[in-house]
Amino acid sequence: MNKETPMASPAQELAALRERLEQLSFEYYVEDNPSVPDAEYDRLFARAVSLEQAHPELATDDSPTRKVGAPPTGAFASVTHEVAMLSLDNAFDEASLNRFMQRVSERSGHSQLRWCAEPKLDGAAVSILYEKGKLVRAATRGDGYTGEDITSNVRTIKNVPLRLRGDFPQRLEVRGEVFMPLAGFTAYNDNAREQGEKVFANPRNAAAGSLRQLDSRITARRPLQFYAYAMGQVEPERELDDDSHYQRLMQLKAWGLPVCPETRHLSNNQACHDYYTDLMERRDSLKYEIDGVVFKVDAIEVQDALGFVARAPRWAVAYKFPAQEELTWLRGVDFQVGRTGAITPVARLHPVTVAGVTVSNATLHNADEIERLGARIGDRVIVRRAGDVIPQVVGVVLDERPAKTEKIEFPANCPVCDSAVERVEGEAVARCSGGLYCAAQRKQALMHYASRKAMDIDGLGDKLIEILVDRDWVKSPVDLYSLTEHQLASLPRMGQKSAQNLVRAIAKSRKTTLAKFLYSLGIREVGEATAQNLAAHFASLDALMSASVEALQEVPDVGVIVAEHVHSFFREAHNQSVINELIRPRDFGQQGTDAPEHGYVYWPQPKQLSEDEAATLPLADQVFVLTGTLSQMTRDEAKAALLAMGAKVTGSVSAKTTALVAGDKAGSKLTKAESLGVPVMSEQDLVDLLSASNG
Ligand code: JCF
Repeated sequence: MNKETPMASPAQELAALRERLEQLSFEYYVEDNPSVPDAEYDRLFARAVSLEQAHPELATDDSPTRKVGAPPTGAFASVTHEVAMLSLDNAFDEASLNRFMQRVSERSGHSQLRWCAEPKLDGAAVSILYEKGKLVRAATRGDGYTGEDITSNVRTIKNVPLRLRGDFPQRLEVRGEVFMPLAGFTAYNDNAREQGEKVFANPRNAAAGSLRQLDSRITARRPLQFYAYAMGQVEPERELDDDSHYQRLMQLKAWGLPVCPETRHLSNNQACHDYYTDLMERRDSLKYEIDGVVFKVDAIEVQDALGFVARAPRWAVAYKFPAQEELTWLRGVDFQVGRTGAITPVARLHPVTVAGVTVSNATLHNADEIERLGARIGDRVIVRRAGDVIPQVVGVVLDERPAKTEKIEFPANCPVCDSAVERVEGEAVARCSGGLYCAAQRKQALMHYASRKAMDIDGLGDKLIEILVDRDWVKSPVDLYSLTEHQLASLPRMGQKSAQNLVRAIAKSRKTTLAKFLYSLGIREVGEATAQNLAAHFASLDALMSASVEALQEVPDVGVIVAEHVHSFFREAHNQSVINELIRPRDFGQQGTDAPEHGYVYWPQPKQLSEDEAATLPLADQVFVLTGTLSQMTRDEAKAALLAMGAKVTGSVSAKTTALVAGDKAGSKLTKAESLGVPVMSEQDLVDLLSASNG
């Protein structure tokens, strides 16, 4: 692709290829840190194989095409595999799968064969040995003959049994793949990126890297899983009285070993093609990353007759999917401003097809990530696209850096509004300090405000919001409510009819709920659920807006960080005036369809009892304070129960407090109640009171 010099002789090219392959395989197997995508390795490997075939005199015994990996580094004890742990031959297209099946049929003398099919998990191969049903040793594949002893690490994997169940053989070696499911991988990397720690380029590196930790407590914290795909040594052998690979996997399952649930027993070659197609379609929705499917001749007898070549069994093939990582060029970097001002560097790439999708933009996450990657504009970079996640730049191929590259300068000022970019000490993200002065933040705040789960303004899409903000017609949500049909109809691609529909949709959206209104304000860390909790807890916007950070933390799932975001949002003068303008009652005169006392935005107040009704409740006029940890209910449940009986529940103890309910580990409030002579109740007292009052 890049370093091939067409002038070189085959011998020179092969020598260069071998050196390159050795380097790449060291990076991959020993360092768990490959510098190029697998697809590139596969291409170079295939080129070496074809050169050796065309020029048999150039083939050597020590060519990288003859071995599986590189030797262990020596950090772990060595383990000799008594049955070699080989790798798999690859097929990259239908024709080569067909050739494989053809070859198998010819050699075995069976025109149609049964197959065992499974996804090819993208992780690290391990061998696990059970003696008398107990896990006694686990090892990496290493070079296929000698691996590393990673017993203490493998013991930490949640779905690896430490003891087998049922009627297991005396000695059983199980082989399979250790992998990191995508959800765990993403969560791990997000956290690592935030903490400024090393991130993994892909789940396979994450699995391999986690297994090679010298401290198994670290491994234990990594979300690893294992699926068995074969038996190694089994003693005594006669206990295996079946002759089907699939049945053997089911036997492993019966002994307690996890086997991939997508494993299938297929009755002919066509079924293999169908399996591949089906799994490729479902690839993005699987919980783990796979890079293809594996087909194995099902009959053990036929497997044994076919035997092995240097590197892999003749009876199995890995039919690969299109790669999820590819090489391309980094053309430039743009900086995008998010709704909360977060500035994200976006790589502009020379377009490249990754697993069937053209990718020309990818995230670089933040300044630390650019630093970690060491990326410069003009670099050869690795992009990765998996599932529905945004494509990312995961690596730079330093060996292929062009002579002229350019440093990526993180902007000191917002690219949209020129306000200073700020970065809080210890945080990975840099933010534009312009707030709603910044058009980028304003646009996204409005998009969020209009979105379905927020104010739900039908027909007010992203494009239109961009136009409205660019024309300065809309500076804050308040301006939406005075847009006229006439004005809107003058916009490009906007007819009279759609202008009318939009004005109606805006009018229709005005009646909402407190929870939705709170959510639509776009307060940092306040998602739908938090907005609902805040609304339920405070019932009125006034109460919420004047709540202290402490009082906010009384709300379920609101910790100090969220409480501080909410508190400071409402302290901000601009936010106060926008909210006030939105909810201030105004006279809508003739055009208004609502009663004149409504604001632009309004919501029905939760039903409140009249004073007379409230006075008849059993705990009317009583004031309770809750403190400490309750064991039979949460503080919120206790509070709700007290409120329902007419009591008031407040946050601090005073002379007016009827009683303090003190749970476990009660602190200063208990001391204060005692000093004021306020009665103190236990949790059980409260439970008794509640049931007595309920009659
Ligand atoms: O899922 C895998 N990565 C995988 C690797 C599955 C298999 O059935 C394998 C393998 C490597 C070698 N089988 C062999 C024999």
